[in-house]
Amino acid sequence: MKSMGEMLLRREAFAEIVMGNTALVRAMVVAGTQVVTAYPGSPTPEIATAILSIPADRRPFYFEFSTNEKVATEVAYGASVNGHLATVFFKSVGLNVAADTFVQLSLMNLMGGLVVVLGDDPGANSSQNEQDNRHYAQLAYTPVIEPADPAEVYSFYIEAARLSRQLRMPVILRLTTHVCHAKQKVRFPAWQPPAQVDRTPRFDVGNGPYIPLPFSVPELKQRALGRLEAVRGQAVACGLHRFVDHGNRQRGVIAWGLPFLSLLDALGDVQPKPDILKLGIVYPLDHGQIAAFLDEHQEVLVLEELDDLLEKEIKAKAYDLGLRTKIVGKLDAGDWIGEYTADKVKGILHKLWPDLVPAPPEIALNVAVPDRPPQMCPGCGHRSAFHAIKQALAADDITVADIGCHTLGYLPPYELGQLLMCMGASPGIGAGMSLFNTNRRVLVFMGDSTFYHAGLPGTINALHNRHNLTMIVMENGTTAMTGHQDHAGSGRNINGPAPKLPIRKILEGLGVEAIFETDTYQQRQLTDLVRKAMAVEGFSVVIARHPCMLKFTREARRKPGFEPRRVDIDQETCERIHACVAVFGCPTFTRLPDGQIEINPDLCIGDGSCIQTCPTQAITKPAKTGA
Ligand SMILES: Cc1ncc(C[n+]2csc(CCOP(=O)(O)OP(=O)(O)O)c2C)c(N)n1
Repeated sequence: MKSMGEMLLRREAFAEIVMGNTALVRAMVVAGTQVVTAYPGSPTPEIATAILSIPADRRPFYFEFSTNEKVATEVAYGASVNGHLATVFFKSVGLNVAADTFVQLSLMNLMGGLVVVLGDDPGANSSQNEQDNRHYAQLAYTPVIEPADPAEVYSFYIEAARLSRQLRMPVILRLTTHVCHAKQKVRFPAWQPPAQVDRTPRFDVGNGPYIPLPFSVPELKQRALGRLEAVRGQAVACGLHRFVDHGNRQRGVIAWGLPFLSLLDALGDVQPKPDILKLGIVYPLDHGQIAAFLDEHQEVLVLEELDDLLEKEIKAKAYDLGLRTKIVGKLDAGDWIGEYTADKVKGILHKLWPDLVPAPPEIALNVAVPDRPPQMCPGCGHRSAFHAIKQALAADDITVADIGCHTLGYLPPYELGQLLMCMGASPGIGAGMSLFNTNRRVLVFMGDSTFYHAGLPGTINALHNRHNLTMIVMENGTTAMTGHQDHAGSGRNINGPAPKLPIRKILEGLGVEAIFETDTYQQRQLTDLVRKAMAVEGFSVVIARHPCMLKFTREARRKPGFEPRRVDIDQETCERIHACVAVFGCPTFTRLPDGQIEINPDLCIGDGSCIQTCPTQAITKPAKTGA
């Protein structure tokens, strides 16, 4: 089998089983995309994995991870007005960060085109909410194209790029977790790379205005609205909508995205099957086709995941046209939360049409499945940090978590982090908590990637407004939680070596006077420094540093001569105090029924950070396992 990189550049037609995220990259190549920017976040990181599988010197487009989603959108915008087809991708909540720029895009002439790929997350599989980003599309007069499977991810991106270039407007390709991660055999057509790639910079101020001064806004908005109408007008010709004719003029369903696939699954061999109008462009809606579908059926279900945007619009249109079709949906099914999986859709169909779809069988899981709570990896520097920091805190100190692997510090046994919001929010929230707070000290956590992403403004605010709080920067040298992407402190970017912007230097440059710093494996020293920092009147920072051990160990394993190590327990010395399990909480340790502690050799990486946590020194030095 050829490598993924070679597959993505193949010239002849081929069929391959690929993820939605991989199919997207083939589409970027074929559509002639020239600039791709991103900030990592589930469900999109495998897009970057696929891009990086193409060797840098053969990659047909420029790619970068930008500092955050707003910057990524701005880089893509700049490239687009310069004439290059650009794409930006990020996760659902990334659009909140990008929003200030994103909402302006439709006012501009995007000469090269710009596709905004959104990884929405119904079900909040890996997000702090399950926001429906179609609301933003309406707010920003931006069309939304929504594929259901990897084959459609490929063809819909190509259509999104075409529309965007033709109309010089942003187009959203809205993916959801299932669509990103689903695998399917996709038939990819042949691709002929252009004999000469045209990278001529074409910025011309005459294509503007690119300065949305108040007096020009109405005109620019008018143009944006006109472009939306142009998309509406092309909706049928684009060929992205499909009519699945079951010859049933009694009942019909309007569906798209994952709910469409779930519908096919849920219907199984139900007869008579409802007709289905499968949409591809979900904003703006093609009213003509929808009105005809409504008119042809006595009852139509709008099968809509998350919010009822289309249902409302379709009902309003039916009212305007005086159609008598009964339209059912969210208000009848009452299902507003989570992914529309096949089981869920079966339940909805049964609730609305019990004569057609039988009640889904109750699934009684009698199998005892062990709990798998999320946890930090063996050897994680964050664990040592939490263990040490906890010793320095009083019971009523307030601790504010931030987003990243270190969020897991809120779990037992550490229980550090009583509030959490979104990336970079901790110093701001901590500042608010510290106001009028004379007897409870405030400590906030922040990851290093987050510091660059959205942490700086809150940090500057804490300093500028003299807030009384301590910030712990959990510096592990990478964006760990989303798969080890580099950041501005890594000394590397996706394309090679890059200037390193040390957090300490930035803090010093800002004028933070109380900065303390240590490796988190120096647990006693870290406890000491946190005590000192919290005694400071005003804003203080402790940089708690240790490389991400998952990344470190993976890299070490690839080196020749690598020998695995693990710690051992001297059962004679062990007094069954169990601090290693109950206080330090490394998953490597198991307490056996007789009180002995066992080490799981598959988990232990022999880092030895646990040794100092044992009151009787029963944990012995890492030994080479010879395994
Ligand atoms: C606005 C936004 N963008 C992206 C994400 C996805 N995300 C969750 S954790 C995280 C990485 C945090 O990295 P860092 O701050 O270095 O902490 P670490 O995981 O390394 O401990 C990212 C990018 C998110 N939750 N919100």
